[in-house]
Amino acid sequence: MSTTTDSRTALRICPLCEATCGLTLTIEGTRVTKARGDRDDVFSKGFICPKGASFGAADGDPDRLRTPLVRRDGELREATWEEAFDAVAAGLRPVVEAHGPNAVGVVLGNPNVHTMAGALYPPVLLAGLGTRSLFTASTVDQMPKHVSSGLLYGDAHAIPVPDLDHTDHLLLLGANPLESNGSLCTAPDFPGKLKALKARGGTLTVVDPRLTRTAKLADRHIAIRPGTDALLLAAMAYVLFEEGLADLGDLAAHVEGVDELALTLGEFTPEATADACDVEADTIRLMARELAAAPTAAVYGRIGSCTVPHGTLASWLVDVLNILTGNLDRPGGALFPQSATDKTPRPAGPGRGFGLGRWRSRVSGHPEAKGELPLSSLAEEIDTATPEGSPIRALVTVAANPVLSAPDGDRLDKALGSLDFMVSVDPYLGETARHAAVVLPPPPPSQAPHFDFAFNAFAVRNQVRYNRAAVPLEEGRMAETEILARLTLAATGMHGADPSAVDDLVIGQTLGKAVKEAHSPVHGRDPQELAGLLTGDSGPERRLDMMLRLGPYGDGFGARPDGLTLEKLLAHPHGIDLGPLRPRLPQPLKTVSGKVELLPQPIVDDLPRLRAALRERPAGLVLIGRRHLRSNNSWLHNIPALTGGTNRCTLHIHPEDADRLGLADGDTVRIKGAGGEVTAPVEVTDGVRTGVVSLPHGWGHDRPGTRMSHAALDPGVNVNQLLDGSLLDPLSGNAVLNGVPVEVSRAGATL
Ligand SMILES: Nc1nc2c(c(=O)[nH]1)N[C@H]1C(S)=C(S)[C@@H](COP(=O)(O)OP(=O)(O)OC[C@H]3O[C@@H](n4cnc5c(=O)[nH]c(N)nc54)[C@H](O)[C@@H]3O)O[C@H]1N2
Ligand SMILES: Nc1nc2c(c(=O)[nH]1)N[C@H]1C(S)=C(S)[C@@H](COP(=O)(O)OP(=O)(O)OC[C@H]3O[C@@H](n4cnc5c(=O)[nH]c(N)nc54)[C@H](O)[C@@H]3O)O[C@H]1N2
Ligand code: SF4
Ligand SMILES: [Mo]
Repeated sequence: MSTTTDSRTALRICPLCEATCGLTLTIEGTRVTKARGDRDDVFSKGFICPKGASFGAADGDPDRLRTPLVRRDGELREATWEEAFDAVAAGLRPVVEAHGPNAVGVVLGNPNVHTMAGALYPPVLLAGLGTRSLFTASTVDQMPKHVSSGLLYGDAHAIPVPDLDHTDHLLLLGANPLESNGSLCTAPDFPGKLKALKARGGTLTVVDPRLTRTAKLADRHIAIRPGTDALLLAAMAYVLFEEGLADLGDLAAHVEGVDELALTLGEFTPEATADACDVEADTIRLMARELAAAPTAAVYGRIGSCTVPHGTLASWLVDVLNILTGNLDRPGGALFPQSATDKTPRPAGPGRGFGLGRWRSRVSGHPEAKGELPLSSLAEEIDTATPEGSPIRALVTVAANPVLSAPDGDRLDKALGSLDFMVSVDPYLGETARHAAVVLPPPPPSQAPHFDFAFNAFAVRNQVRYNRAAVPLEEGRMAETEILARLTLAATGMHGADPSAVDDLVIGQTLGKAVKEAHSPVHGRDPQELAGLLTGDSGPERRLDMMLRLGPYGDGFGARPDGLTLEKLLAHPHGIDLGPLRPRLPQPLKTVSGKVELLPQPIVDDLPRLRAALRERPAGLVLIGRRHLRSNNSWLHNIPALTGGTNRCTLHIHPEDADRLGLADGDTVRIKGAGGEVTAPVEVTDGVRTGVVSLPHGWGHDRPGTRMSHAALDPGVNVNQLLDGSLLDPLSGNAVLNGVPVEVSRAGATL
């Protein structure tokens, strides 16, 4: 931090997307007046995008709530923190006591992976509540990848990341990092890294029904029919076997099931899949050969390959191709990062494997995945009675806006209105939080410390960075860590206890376990003595210190004196580089066999559905989504600097389809899906392939009772209203958000 007379600077990692760029903030008083890329940041090296440059505007948005709100006489009114937590305890405990813990639902939204509080406290809340009614943004996003990793590697969090800086060939499916800046692949300046790949002679293939900015960079763009990536990838795997191109190299020793896989893929010839994917058989063969021939290559799939009917199979096949070409776990391929707060690596060997469907949802019997039920089933779990148990009667939402982000917002909206009690931790009174009886607003990001517990584990380079709050907490504000600690206490019958009790509990449990583990650097030591060694100015900082010291680079509480501690990290404000991704197998494997299990039974059981898809063709138009560079899901439409321009809620349609329907640019169209109908202006563009229309998500800011004044001026429509929540990837419970049948017709005159 540096200071001049009237302004100073402070470092802050940007929380607005997964790239985690280091920013240098200019601060005047308590206001962030400017954000630049931090050139000395060990990871992002000065990169910044328009969203990061608007950090100050987002941080200082006057519509952010400043005090808790408590509903009295039907109206949300400003209240003290004490009144708010009293109301939470009084609202939640009777529901638990009368109807059991499953009657309390918990919804965790996307920004939880961008805050320290979201990483550190929800697990304690869930363990304390003991509820199985957990719903998160993962089931409208990446759950298929967790499930495929769970099945392949025995660990749902062991997700290989493409080695962007070193690969010779990148096959990218259903991702548009030039606008999203990347996902499950934390890489500041993703665009620059793709350009560097090309500059060093590498090749980029992009599979996307739209001609995205990323696709425009590609050597080859495959405008696939939505929802058919699993077929394309299966056919590529088929070609690798058929043409003798499968070569696992050193990986072979760690993989079982290769021969069985070869036998299973028999029907997925390029000729049989070409029509369904709308990709020529020769092209599929060429793609397989290119992948095999590249000195190193990485296959990477994201939203467009996950949020589809065969999301788990597509996610699995992405890794299958990396494995069959020997590219898993080798530089230039796809590797497992090793984050500084990963658990102490245990010695390689068999593990417990990954359980799927250990329980089922009450109404539709959806299997749990990773302890979660599908977000698509939240409304029915509230509004539908069954003999099996109580519906959800009380809800805790943290950083979640499922009314816009999940299928059928209107039904969920109604269901939320029928709850006995709801508490939302959210800085805005948005479409979901407006139903809460209590709203607990966290401070703006400048007033919060930052550590990327989630994204360091998906980063293209191992590194670690930590920022203390750039601006001190304003009077009347409460840190989000404290809000969640107090919420946990109020929800679990310990209302009023000191919030540090939550951190002490976690520290005691973690250290108590570590000293019993033979592979731990603190094996045999006294947990209380270790707890006494922790530094940090708060409970969350002490927990961070503990995790760093027990982690793979840690000082092991003195066992490795040069190792990482919070103190050492604080002495490196621009971060510490921990080197490129390195091969790690077999250590990360936790399968029962101790090997990569290439053809797990749940996958075998799901393959007949994919075989049936060989014969499926959509009868009419199908809908897909898109992201805009200056947006972030449902909550940045309130920032004037980030709206307008291309960031608009319009329906993209190909000129041929527009002609057929008699549509011109700017016409208003009615779009009809299984869950409802919306109207939007059309943009006629060859940026989307024929047979496909595209509408972005996160819009629909016209509900009463919200306080997002700028967003309400140009509300857009909720694309997810076109869905009825019944379309899921069965293995993961992930919502199908792309490739959904819709009808489009002219609604009115040209605007
Ligand atoms: N059709 C369609 N739907 C989609 C998608 C799609 O591609 N197409 N994408 C899906 C994906 S990938 C995701 S991740 C989900 C996201 O959906 P959600 O998880 O619902 O996330 P957001 O829409 O980002 O809303 C986040 C909420 O958190 C609040 N918030 C912001 N910052 C903070 C903070 O620091 N603390 C707290 N406590 N709250 C905060 C915001 O005000 C907002 O209310 O949407 C999904 N929905
Ligand atoms: N600017 C901005 N950045 C963001 C976000 C944001 O809302 N705005 N959201 C953040 C979040 S929560 C996430 S999860 C990430 C997501 O990061 P990405 O996965 O890169 O997200 P998208 O830009 O939605 O890219 C998905 C692409 O899949 C294509 N697609 C649709 N259906 C199919 C299909 O069936 N097959 C194939 N191959 N492609 C298909 C779409 O046309 C689209 O271009 O972005 C993060 N970053
Ligand atoms: S790329 Fe993402 S992390 Fe980097 S400045 Fe932009 S929004 Fe922030
Ligand atoms: Mo996401």
